[in-house]
Amino acid sequence: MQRCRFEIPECPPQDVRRLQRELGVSGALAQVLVRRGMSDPGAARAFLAAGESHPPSAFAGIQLAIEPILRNVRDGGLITVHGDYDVDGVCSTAVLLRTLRRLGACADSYLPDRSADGYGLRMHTVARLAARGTRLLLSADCAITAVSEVQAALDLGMEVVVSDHHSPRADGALPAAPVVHPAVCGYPCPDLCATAVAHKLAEALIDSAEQQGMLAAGDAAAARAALREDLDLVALATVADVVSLTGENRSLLRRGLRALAATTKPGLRALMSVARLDPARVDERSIAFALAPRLNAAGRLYRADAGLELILTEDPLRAAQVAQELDRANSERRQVELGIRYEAEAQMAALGDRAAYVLAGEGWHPGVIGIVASRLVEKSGRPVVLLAMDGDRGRGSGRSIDGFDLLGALTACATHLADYGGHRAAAGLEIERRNLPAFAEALERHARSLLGGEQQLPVERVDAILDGSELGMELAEELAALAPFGRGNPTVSLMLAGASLSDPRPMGEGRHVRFTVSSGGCRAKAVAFGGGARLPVEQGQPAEATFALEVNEWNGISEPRLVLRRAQPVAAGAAAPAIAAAPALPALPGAGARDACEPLPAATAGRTASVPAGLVRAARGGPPEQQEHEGELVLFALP
Ligand SMILES: [Mn+2]
Repeated sequence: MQRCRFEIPECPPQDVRRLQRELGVSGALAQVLVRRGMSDPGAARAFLAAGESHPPSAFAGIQLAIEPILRNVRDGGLITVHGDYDVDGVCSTAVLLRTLRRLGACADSYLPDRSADGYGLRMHTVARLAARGTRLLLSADCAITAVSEVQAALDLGMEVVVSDHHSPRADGALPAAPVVHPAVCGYPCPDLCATAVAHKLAEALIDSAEQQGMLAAGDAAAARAALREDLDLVALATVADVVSLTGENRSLLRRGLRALAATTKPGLRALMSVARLDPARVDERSIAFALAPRLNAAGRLYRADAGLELILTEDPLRAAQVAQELDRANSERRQVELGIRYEAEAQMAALGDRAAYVLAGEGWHPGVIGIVASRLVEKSGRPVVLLAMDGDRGRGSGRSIDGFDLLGALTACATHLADYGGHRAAAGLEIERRNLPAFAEALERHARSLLGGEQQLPVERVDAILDGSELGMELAEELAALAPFGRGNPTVSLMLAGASLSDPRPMGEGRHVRFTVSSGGCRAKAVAFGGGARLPVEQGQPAEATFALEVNEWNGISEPRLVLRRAQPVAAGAAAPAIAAAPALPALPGAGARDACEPLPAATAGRTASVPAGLVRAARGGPPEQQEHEGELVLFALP
């Protein structure tokens, strides 16, 4: 149990009033916009409209990629799309394959196997593809760093086009081939996922094919319509790859979610069916918590190409079979994850308080340890490295906290490692068994020197400070205009002024709790997921608390619902958060019956007994910006 630090950015009242006036939004939404850096009405309006879009020609040099692809389409040369085993890799492969086949290309695909091949384009794959007759190798979601592998492909007589979005090599060397890459090619939205890059490339291919007379006007129109349907795949990958949901990604995801709700792909409909999702209600959370984990599960444990087969199949019966296979693999992945987690938590408890944890186990599944490491970081507030030991070596996966550079830490301990790579927040490593104790000690020493013995407090960024009277259906619906939420655009955190919590009632066999929150003379129903049956702050004691306000649909009824994000007793001597930053707000029209709030009866007795600081996280909502890369987003099970 640990406290958090509330961070409340500046929010000049005149900026809030100007947005209210010019955009006709509530003071609460205006506060959120101002605190997120959109004080300018034009910027705020553009963000809410989510209409940013750029043409494929905004990739500098994309014509260099089009030419060899269309030439091979015309000549019947075999084009192999080389993708990746995660959701983005599978979806980008599917977008390119579907378009190439519609253009009449002779095209197939290759997805690397997580354990046999590892990530990316490998030398042995290049040799195998050359031997089996690939004329053009088109990468999707990989190969921007595969400088020597691309050279090998060229030396073997293949042509190569690279489409990717990963960071290029530190030395700046690029493959000697046409590249379609948002950051490398100066595209205005450098954060596109690989599937969005593939979608832009597909659009350019169709346009050029029509201009060159390879597609009749009617066929080109049909190809464009089909490509618009493939925005469902862009939505899946944009969420699964945890790219920033700003700029064009925001509009791609909004349009993609609509395409997903209406998808005619038998595989995606079957997947929604096994996940018990209503297609009409699919949103970014359904992707993060239900669809992406299933699409990834087979690649983690068994075969990488089940997800691709699912997306491409036109046969509803086969779609249902593969969807079941993925669902079973996902359940198994959860069990495997739970087993590793129990063992790792026991080791953690035995080690006591540490600046960083290195935990190792026999037979741990290398495809799953990264997810477990993420969860242990959340639990401990410390960097965690998990090592799956096998024989005299181990493969590891580490996750970090804000403000601790994990890649830098591994570099500092590199003498004990056989191999390592990654970035600040997540990294992979390999180690020889005999070096394990020395590595654990070196990492602990390094982390302690940087982090000190003090626990790092997690930060909760507050978007708006309200009193209870402002909560209601209107506000819940208005805040939905900020969706879709995810990295770069987290769910809205509302702090209630002068809050106190009361009337706890256990839910879900004591895993969750329902309660009443009182603020500003009003009280509202609220729920806290995943923190047990007890309130994090004793009844009636003044609390600092933040909530998400959602529209909850249940039994055909829509209701506003407060979901607790963080709550802790007001620190001794601390002033209550000033609500003065928020100007007087216009009354919400049509509130009343549908309001989350009802008037508070007189006299709520305040008690002041001290209670250990508590931390509760929303069951489905931990701050999405903390969601994990590697396509793995199941921080919490769906209720
Ligand atoms: Mn990717």
